[in-house]
Amino acid sequence: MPPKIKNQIQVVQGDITKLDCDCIVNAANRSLLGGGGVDGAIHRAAGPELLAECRTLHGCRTGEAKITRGYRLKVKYIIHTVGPIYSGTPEDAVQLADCYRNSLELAKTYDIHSIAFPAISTGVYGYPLDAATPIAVDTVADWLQSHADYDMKVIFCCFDARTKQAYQTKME
Ligand code: AR6
Repeated sequence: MPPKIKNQIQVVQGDITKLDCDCIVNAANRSLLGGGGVDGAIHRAAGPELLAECRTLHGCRTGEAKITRGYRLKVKYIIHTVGPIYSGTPEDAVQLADCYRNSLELAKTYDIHSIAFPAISTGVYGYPLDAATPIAVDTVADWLQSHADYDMKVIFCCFDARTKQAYQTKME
């Protein structure tokens, strides 16, 4: 990875709802009406106004992304994307990469310059961490490389030590 791209990416461990950046990404489901995991944590922290706005979005297809305001969070925006439910088919990787790419693309249209991602699909949706991590990092690095004129900082927010270790290993 070129040093310039590496400098634009940060790996942290913690709760994504506590971050102070322009935008956080939610690993949602197709209904966009809340759930467990990071989705539940984001809805709890953002407050009921978030669910009210999500109801107006009429769901989201797997691999696509939609945006809302951040409400009670420090962030201005939340991008909701739907990762694949791991099935072991090649389609999984395509859809997981789409989540990262479409989120970054949408962020750029909203003039977002710092964005934090959770490890999409690696919880309830069962995507093996060792397979998902290179897709996350490579897709983000490729996007940053092909948008070199746009100032974007990406944070991979890892909830646990094992996830952080996987990202750090991939970054090295
Ligand atoms: N901050 C950062 N990461 C978190 C947090 C948090 N507060 N909480 C959990 N994680 P998951 P998925 C991590 O299951 O696999 C929901 O019910 C978690 O440890 O949240 O994409 C949705 O509504 C894991 O590393 O998302 C969907 O139905 C990562 O976030 C379904 O789960 C993703 O785990 C989506 O499943």
